[in-house]
Amino acid sequence: MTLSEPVSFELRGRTAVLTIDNPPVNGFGHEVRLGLEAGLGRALADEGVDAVVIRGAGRMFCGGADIRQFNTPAAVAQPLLRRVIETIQASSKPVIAAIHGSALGGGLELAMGCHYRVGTPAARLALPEVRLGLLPGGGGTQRLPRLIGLKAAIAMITTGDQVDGSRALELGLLDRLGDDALEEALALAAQVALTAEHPIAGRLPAPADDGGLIAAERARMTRQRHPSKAALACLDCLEKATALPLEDGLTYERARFEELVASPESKAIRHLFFAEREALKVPGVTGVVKPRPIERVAIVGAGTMGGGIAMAFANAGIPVTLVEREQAPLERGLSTISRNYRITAAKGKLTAEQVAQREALITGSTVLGDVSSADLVIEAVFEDMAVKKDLFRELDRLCKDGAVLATNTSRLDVNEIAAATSRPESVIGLHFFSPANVMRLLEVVQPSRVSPEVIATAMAMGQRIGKIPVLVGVCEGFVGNRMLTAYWREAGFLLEEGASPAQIDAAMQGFGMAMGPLAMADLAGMDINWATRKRLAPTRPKHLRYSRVADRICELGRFGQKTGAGYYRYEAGSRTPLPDPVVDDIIKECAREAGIVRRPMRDTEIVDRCVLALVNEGAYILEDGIAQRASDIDLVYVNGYGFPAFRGGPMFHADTLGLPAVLDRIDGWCRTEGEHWKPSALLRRLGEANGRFNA
Ligand code: T1G
Repeated sequence: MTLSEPVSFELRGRTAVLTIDNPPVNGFGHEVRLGLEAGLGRALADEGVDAVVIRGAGRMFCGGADIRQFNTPAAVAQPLLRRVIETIQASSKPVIAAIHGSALGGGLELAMGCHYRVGTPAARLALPEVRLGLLPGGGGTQRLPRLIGLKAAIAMITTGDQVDGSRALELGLLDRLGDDALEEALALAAQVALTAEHPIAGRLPAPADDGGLIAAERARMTRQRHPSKAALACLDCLEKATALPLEDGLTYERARFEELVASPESKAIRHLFFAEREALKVPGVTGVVKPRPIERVAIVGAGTMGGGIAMAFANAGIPVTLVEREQAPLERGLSTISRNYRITAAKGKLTAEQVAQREALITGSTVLGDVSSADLVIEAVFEDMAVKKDLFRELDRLCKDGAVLATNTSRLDVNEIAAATSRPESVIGLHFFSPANVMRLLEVVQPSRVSPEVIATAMAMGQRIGKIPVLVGVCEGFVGNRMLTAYWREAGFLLEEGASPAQIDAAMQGFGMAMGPLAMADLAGMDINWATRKRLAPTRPKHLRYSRVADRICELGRFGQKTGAGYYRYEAGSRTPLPDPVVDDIIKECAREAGIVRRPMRDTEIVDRCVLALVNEGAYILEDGIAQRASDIDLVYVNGYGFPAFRGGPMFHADTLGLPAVLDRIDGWCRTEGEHWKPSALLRRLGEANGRFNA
């Protein structure tokens, strides 16, 4: 019997089974809440029913509240989860949650409101709200510590980490395990059906914070540069759980949840949640063409990038052949990989056995012909077009039919590389970000002749190795590095006009960037972009303002950390950037040559100009069709360049500022600072229409 679209009712003997069937993740939306309330009402009124089981259809119990309904009337339409749980707890008949797959957020809160919980050993239970800039708003901060203790509850709620069914049983979050959650629940129902009393989590004693756990965790969090508002709010709610009666704690929790769900930070983080899933959708490819199977991978080049990429595949359980021309660099590459794994193991993130398994998947070779059996070959050699084209000609000759040939170039023309082969339809760009075994971003660069099948293969492979694959077009710098050029250009102008490297970096870190632009240049190495600027110099429009600060620094052989000096100087063995009078003199000299009278600069001007330089270039990228959508650009900047997730990425941030105001600022700078601020036509159109990049 259907109670509401997504909830059905059936009788198994004297047990009523309520099934949530709300694809794709049994999201706990308003319709589900209505259906559960109706089903509970029917079961509790039916004399033929002694117990109730709640379960999810398909692959999981419940993926939590329906995030898409937040900030809409459906999210606050009764019955709220709190009322559904009150109905359960008022019942004399036992209500049992049968958990398989995921029970997350509101889904786990519903289960904690039931009298009993059974699950499969592989079930995944979590309160991941903090990862959306939220907190468990359905009683999780009040019931979880009562069920599993304060220490474990603090860890689960402030990290959003999952526990499997077996661990949940140990913690006291599950009452029973069974390979078939429904059968286990029905068996338990038969056992407890006629018991007079049933356990209610909310009536368990309030957890005591004898050890000052919350204060210690709060102190740890507030020492961070940008503490998570949501995580701190979680701690406040947990603190109330130790001090208030349940009902007061629930009311406090709901109030704090309402604050967060309306906050710009949570809206930004939720935007990124959906953006990650949207990025996988390539019209005409996703769900249309079948990816080629990738079972064996070869990587040519065992340097920093090649080694990191090899680890990314080994971490996903995919065998890798790592090829270098000479034995010495190959051994250096392999020993770097071993050292990285040992460091990870020393942090307790990998067992010795896992390290051994992963290292065993990486085979070194100095014979280029060993790429011949690979389904995917990725080149990560010196960033020079001639070198790459020569290599691709050889790969074309050596690789088996159907192999995908990928370049890890960070900005070179992938069309030109593809044209060096007889199989351009199988050549694609896979731009990993260093360290490639850690950074989640993967720019999948689409040359003009690549086949949809190879695009599908690259996107699926990116997901399989735990990356966020974003499809980008071929242009100078693709998406991320093209915007970085505009960002660094603005930083150079700000230096000439009066700011110091340290002031610019501090201002941008205050905005939320993981690292300031100039310290980042020193980390990445200034020589690569210097080579790019020299390559592009003949075609650079002469009427556009150009800062020579970076060139002058490079002309002194100062390429950043790798040479002990760049925008900053570095003590031997240290990575701490130290202001350097040599650079200050270069900046003053460039300003003088440019006829600029330097002046004190406000941090707000630094931030506005650097961020809006990213935004305007992002708008040009959308206009040029180099990115499929604005949210893809947001993903690139948050996951590859340290843009703060709590601002949602540059394009979402611009939407939050309001595009009319953004257009107005940029128009103004175009008049006062120069043509390089010319607003893109897309920004002008959206700004004048009060539109949004992320519609
Ligand atoms: N609400 C709405 N849509 C959701 C959703 C959700 N909770 N979770 C996933 N989707 C969509 C997703 O956008 C995608 O859509 C499709 O489902 C498949 O998702 C009151 C307030 C459950 C582990 O944070 O972690 O409860 O692209 O590709 O890899 O205290 O989705 O197909 O159109 O990720 O199998 C708390 C978030 C909410 C869980 C499944 N819950 N979701 O992973 O599929 S807040 C979460 C996930 C809350 C309460 C609070 C994963 C998953 P489309 P997918 P998957």
